[in-house]
Amino acid sequence: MSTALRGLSQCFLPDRSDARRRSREIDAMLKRDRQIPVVILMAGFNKSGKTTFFKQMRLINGAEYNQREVLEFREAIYDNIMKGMRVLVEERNKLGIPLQNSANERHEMLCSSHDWCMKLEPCTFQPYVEAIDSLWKDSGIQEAHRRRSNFKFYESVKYFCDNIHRIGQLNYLPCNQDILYAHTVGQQYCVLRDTPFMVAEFQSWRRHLFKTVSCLSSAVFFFIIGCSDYDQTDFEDNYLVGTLNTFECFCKNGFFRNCPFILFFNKMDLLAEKVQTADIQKHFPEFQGDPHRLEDVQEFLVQSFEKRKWDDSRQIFYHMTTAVDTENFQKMFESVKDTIMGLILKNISLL
Ligand SMILES: Nc1nc2c(ncn2[C@@H]2O[C@H](COP(=O)(O)OP(=O)(O)O)[C@@H](O)[C@H]2O)c(=O)[nH]1
Ligand SMILES: [Mg+2]
Repeated sequence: MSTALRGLSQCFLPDRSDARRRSREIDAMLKRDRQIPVVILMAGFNKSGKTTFFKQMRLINGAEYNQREVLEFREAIYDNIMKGMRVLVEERNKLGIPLQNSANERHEMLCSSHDWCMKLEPCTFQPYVEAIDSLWKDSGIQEAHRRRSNFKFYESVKYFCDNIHRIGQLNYLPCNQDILYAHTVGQQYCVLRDTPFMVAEFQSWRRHLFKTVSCLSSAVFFFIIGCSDYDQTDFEDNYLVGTLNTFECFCKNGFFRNCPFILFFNKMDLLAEKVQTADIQKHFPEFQGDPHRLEDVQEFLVQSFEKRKWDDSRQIFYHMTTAVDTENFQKMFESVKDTIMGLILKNISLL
């Protein structure tokens, strides 16, 4: 029996004879759930952190990435850096921000001339390292980066550019932290070891999942919100408005009526940084707190989602998270596991 479940079963068990009976029931449930796992469906807007959640769950369950996967991440990291720098160069030009150092013009040309069909490897990435380092230090590029909420941009580019000397080495292999920051596309799916959880990033293979889920005992919905992107305007709707609309659609959908929802207000590290200077009221005039107080902004976000849950009787659990911070994630996930197990036990006691 998993530690989380054992802990929970103890809380639920009043005396010894009852305890033995319930313990047998739980064992039976686990046996059944080994064949029919609890499905954690992860949904959310683009770049909210779903894949990062998935990677963390995999890593904290001891499933390290193998050599082939690490090399794929290295390629993705080179690609993230090149694409990120190309966007900053283009936006700097569009915004008419001058370069601080005119010698960087040739570095911009070099980055823009990159052949996007070419898969980068350490030796082919080498020629760009100095250019990226020099551009990243240029106040013109930094100013474009400061205005990034106006265009599509992945926040992890900053992390990679700050680490460009390490990443630019010929023997570079990404560490777990680099892997967490890498942006990759595609859905993920795995069964977590030592738990009855199957985790699935929920996108285009929805139909397949619907079929699977409908024959499973339990599904839990993780809805992930990229909080720091509340001012992002490169989508059709404002990012937060779009996220709220998507959330409401899921809540309204009869398919998920009995499915517990856990909301993750993610990217707390970036939100904490943002509130120091940005004013959320500019985008959401209904905000009434202190825009530079993190707790006020968090409360506003929670209330905005609560108002959209459609059914007042629906209980929504929520957590503030920083998915790239393993320690933070691990603690949070332990408590989430307990919540999930509690919900499952509750369902069983209703059977
Ligand atoms: N700083 C920071 N970056 C994050 C956090 N969560 C995700 N990211 C980064 O945001 C980018 C998009 O995340 P990803 O998991 O790919 O989003 P998805 O599109 O929802 O799957 C990646 O580069 C992640 O490393 C977070 O809590 N803090
Ligand atoms: Mg993803």
